[in-house]
Amino acid sequence: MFDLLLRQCRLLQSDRTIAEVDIAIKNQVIAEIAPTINANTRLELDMQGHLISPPFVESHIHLDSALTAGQHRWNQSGTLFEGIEIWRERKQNLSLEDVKRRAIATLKQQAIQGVLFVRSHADVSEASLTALQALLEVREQVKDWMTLQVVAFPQDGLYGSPQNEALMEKALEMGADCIGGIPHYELTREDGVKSVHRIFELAQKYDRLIDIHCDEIDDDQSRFLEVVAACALRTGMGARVAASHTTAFGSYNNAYATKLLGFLRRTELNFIANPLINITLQGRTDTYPKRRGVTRVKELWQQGMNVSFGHDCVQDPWYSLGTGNMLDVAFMGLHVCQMTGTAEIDACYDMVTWNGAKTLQVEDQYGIEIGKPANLIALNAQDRYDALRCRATVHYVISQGKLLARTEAPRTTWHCDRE
Ligand code: 17E
Ligand code: FE2
Repeated sequence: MFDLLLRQCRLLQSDRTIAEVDIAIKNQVIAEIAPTINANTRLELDMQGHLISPPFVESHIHLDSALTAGQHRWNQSGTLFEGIEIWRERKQNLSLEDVKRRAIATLKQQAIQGVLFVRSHADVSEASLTALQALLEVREQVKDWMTLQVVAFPQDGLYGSPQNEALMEKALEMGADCIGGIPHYELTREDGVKSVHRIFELAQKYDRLIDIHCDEIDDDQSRFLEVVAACALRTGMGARVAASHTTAFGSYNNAYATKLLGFLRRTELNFIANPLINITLQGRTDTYPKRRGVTRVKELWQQGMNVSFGHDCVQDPWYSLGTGNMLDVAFMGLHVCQMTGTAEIDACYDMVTWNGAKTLQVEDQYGIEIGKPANLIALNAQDRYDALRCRATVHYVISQGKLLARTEAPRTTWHCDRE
């Protein structure tokens, strides 16, 4: 007796081929996949040939600031730095309830659209650590339907204020999953280098993952990615480390970038680009030609590096738009990074699914295979290309074997007599 039987699935398998199958779920796990399954089941759903995919992975978002756009003022310049100033004011009146309410509302919005794995940054350069405490409580509260990782992120710099380093260590003791950083925003280049070394030390001491906001600036002299790469090589931790944003990489001269790519290939580092926000935040000091301010996604991908796309923000001081939809993110990434070849389009889909799972190190729980937790989504699409082109509706979200959300397709009727 199965708990749930999904009929008529167009299954996007782990090898990226498509199979027309039924999928049976029992005890929250994928129990059987076969062309036709005949068995008793508690609930049967007809997937009507929709594309069945592993869920979306949001590898980079700030849930602590989500849904605060316009509080107390709008980011009129659109720069990273005005965003940081506004957040510095807003974070003076955080409460656990305030952060938890906005984080859970955002997570629900994401889950409805097929996101079941999220990595969120929590600002820990704020003395009460309210944002971190709130997101740790949310991580526990949503764990039956959403896997949430929390990064202890020192928005104002690990050495920006005398207490920030101790706050970081406290955050790790409280249970943050990852340690973050922001070397390009430390007071000096030397502090930036020192911060990266300290992050690796702390990650080893507390056995945590690393996710550093790295070189999120158009300055072609911002070169902390090479420091991250060197630390990754020397510690052997590369696969457990993510370099987020790395937008300056898009501004480096090709001679330096080529050398750096060679080093990076030896590291197993993960890269996270955030195309919706990077295309709006960066390039603000340029006149024309105006840079895209996005990292070298295509080149990293061509070199076999793991690259994922994140949303970064949903309605906050840095980005006032956003709904949490990962197909919007991949669609923008495809355009900005000119990923228009057939394999490149498919890769953009992978950057919001499998590649994100690799970055979050949740691959053992990820993918639609017998014995794995039953996390999957049904998209109104034929394949990855179609899903991206149409930014397909996610009709069903199945989380840990249970139906979590269902969305009907919008219905249009045609009212003109002529063809
Ligand atoms: N903080 C930061 O340093 N960079 C960002 N992109 C966001 C917050 C959203
Ligand atoms: Fe970010």
